[in-house]
Amino acid sequence: MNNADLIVAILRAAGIQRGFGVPSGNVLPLMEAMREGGIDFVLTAHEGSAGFAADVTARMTGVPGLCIATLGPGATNLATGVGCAYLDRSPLIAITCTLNEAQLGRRMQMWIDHETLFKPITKASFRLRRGEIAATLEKALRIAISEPPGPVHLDLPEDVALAAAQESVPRESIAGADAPGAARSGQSDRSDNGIDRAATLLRNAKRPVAVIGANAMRLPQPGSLRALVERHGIPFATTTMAKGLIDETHPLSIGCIERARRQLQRGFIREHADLIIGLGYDTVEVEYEAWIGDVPLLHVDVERADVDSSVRIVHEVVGPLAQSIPALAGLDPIPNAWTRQAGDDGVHIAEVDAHRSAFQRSLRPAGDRFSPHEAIDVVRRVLPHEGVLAFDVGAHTHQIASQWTAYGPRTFLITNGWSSMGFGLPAAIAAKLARPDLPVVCIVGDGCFQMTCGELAVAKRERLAIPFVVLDDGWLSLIKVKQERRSLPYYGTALPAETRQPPAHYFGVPVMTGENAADLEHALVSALAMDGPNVIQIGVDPAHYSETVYD
Ligand SMILES: Cc1ncc(C[n+]2csc(CCOP(=O)(O)OP(=O)(O)O)c2C)c(N)n1
Ligand SMILES: [Mg+2]
Repeated sequence: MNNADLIVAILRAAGIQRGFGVPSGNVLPLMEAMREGGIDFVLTAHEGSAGFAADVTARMTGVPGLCIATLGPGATNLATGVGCAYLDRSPLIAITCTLNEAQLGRRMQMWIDHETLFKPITKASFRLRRGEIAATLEKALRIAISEPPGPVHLDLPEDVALAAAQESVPRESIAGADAPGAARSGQSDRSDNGIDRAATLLRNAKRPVAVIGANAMRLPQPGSLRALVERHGIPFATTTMAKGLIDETHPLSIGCIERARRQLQRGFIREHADLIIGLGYDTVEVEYEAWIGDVPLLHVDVERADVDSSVRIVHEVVGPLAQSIPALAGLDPIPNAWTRQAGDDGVHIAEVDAHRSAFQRSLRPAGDRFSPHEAIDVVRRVLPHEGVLAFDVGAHTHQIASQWTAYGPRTFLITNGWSSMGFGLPAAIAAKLARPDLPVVCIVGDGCFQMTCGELAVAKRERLAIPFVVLDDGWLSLIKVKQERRSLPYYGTALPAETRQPPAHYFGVPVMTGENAADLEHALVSALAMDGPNVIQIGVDPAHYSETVYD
């Protein structure tokens, strides 16, 4: 057994089943150990995608993701995906396979200092050394899964990978199969005292509103969030990434904040709420001060809130959410002054019902031509409730976040902390590999598609039945809208028609095209029933983004 075999055996014991990456000669010892040791190596078109795919694998399975690259340019490419796991908080092991130990630090082809490169985008970076492999891997896995989770980088010199292992596989492996959030917490638990004060604040509030954020995605029992809002009759909103933690058809659901038609959501909160309860609210998605106005804040999270001086924090309950959320849900019901009415599906609040309808209507302006909002509604209609949507970054993200109904946790895959174009395709691929039993659809803008369409070849090779819906609007629409807002001319944001002519296939992946809801629905239904990927390139008129996005 060489050290590469030992690494693979430890990662395998931690529950890791596949790694994504692009090889080089230096990577071959590790790849060969993966082939022998039962961790699939999934070749991606670009290492950035390998990082995104590893991040999403962790989100879907709770086990750390694995991505692999060569040195220098492989490492810099990989960094784009690793940064995603850092800001979006996914446990991940990123391995760069580098030169022989004695060559490190010299002026040699492709070599740069990986530790410095990865320092700002990982929780830790370690060089793997002979005789210290098992201990370093164990430390890396523990750091990656401890709250808040994130990526750890390991640098593996080729001669170290090939050297005979001096250690054996530890008998006690890191429990990589822990559910997300079951990860050990390095946080001090200050929640006990905090709950009493939180209860008092709730008792004194007339119209509390809960806002659920990305840190709550790692709750091992997300049902405790629903229990909490139902117990006390508190309407709730979510950030983009937290959508689906409570079924959004719930009568208390206000919807997603800080995306399309965000002023309506801000208006509702500032007009009605007299207490915001941030539940697992990670300000990396959007800072509180962007929307909270002068409404007092009760912040319940794994860490203290990062706010500017305008935010009126009245109390913070800091500690594991797996304790604080059930503790709040377990309090005797606390009445408030929202106007309640019994409905068939639970207690309704008149103000919330009226607002939700108006908000959803406002996201769908009428127009002559097929629009992004109509296309998104078709995808939602066709995709079963348990199906997974992976999508990308652009004006379409804002529109999807606000108008999409998410029915459950882990069905809505996006990066909002890192917010990188290029997330959508590898996210869909990783989700389908992790959960082949679930239908998975990917929506991407034409700009994101041009950035990462090479990943279609991965879906083809792996025979993944994913419809990739390209919203072909001819623009980097999000940036175009920002040019409008700043009264700038359009410049450098158009994707001219001649560059978007659909071919018969991309890398062997068939292309369907369409211009209306019927075309899209037909294409989607047939694509979901196939045994491989399809591209559905759908022409849409982005005009309504000027109204709905960045309002
Ligand atoms: C890696 C990266 N580069 C640039 C950006 C800035 N950016 C955000 S959205 C966007 C345009 C995306 O265009 P498209 O995929 O066509 O989506 P649309 O806005 O048209 O819906 C750009 C350039 C980013 N978020 N990430
Ligand atoms: Mg576009």
